[in-house]
Amino acid sequence: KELRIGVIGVGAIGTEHIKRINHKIKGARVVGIYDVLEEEKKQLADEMGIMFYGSGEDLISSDDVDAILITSIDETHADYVLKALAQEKYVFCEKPLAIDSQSCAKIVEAEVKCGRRLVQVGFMRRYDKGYMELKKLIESKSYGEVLMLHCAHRNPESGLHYTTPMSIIQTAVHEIDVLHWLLQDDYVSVESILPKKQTKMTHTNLHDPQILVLETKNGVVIQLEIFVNCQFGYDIKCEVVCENGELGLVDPHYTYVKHNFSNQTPISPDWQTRFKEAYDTEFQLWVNGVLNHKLEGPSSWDGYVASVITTAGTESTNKGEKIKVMLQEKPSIY
Ligand code: ISE
Repeated sequence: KELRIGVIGVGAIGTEHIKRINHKIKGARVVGIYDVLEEEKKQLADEMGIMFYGSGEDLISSDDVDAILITSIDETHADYVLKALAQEKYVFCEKPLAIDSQSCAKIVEAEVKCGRRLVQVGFMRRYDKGYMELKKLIESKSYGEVLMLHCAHRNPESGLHYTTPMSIIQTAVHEIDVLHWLLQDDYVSVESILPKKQTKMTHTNLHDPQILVLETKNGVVIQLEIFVNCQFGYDIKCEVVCENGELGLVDPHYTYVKHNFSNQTPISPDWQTRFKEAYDTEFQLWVNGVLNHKLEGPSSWDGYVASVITTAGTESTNKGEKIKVMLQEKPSIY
């Protein structure tokens, strides 16, 4: 049986995922969409020969839709996920699951009431070959214990809509999720640092760059730079310093150019390119999981854990001090 997917929010990532599902992923197809830009996206639905629903709620409750993909703006995620859970439907929600930890806790509670996992969160980095290999290298213990991490999340540019808290809630959230999975360790504190020196490429509502310092239960310290107007490319760094070695990610590319006494290697231009394969793997495994009624990808609980840190990180930005974090007890369905 083919999984019939309804998509809420057809912006940049929604459009990418629709193409991905319809052209690459086996066992699923997009049957309907909803977007606030009704006129424009209705036309798109017509061109694709699929339904345009009058609202996200109509799409969620439609008998023609088996599973929901939420790629609308971050502020709307939690509400749609709760509505999908109320119908006991499978739902894939792009990160972040919600913009604050309270909303994520509500989702966890609603899913626990359903008695089984129905939600997957779009933390696709867990499917990136680089991060998967790093995890194996760490777990081999061949380089001793992990001592500290130096990471960077850089975007070439961000628009005027992008504001200071988004660097944590929308951007650093990827590292916040993938790094505790990588280390199999929990966070105990987070501190947000806003360097006085900022890039001229920013605007009044965005402090850029920013730094987050995270501490884990095992005592590992992670320094994470978030720089969303770095100009030169989409640059993801993850350096794991161990007792007897350093492990790190390389930007995936297949060629270099030696010319005029220089050696040039390309840098990924954007997240779509950098994590293309990870997104493909993520979606295929999600579809398989839904069809087999066994979800194994990042859960609401993972969304909740990340949101506890992003919420505390934002509090740290506002208060200018380090914030200790505590998680609620993990329910047995996770
Ligand atoms: C965006 O939403 C993403 O998910 C990208 O991976 C990230 O690099 C970017 O900063 C976010 O805005």
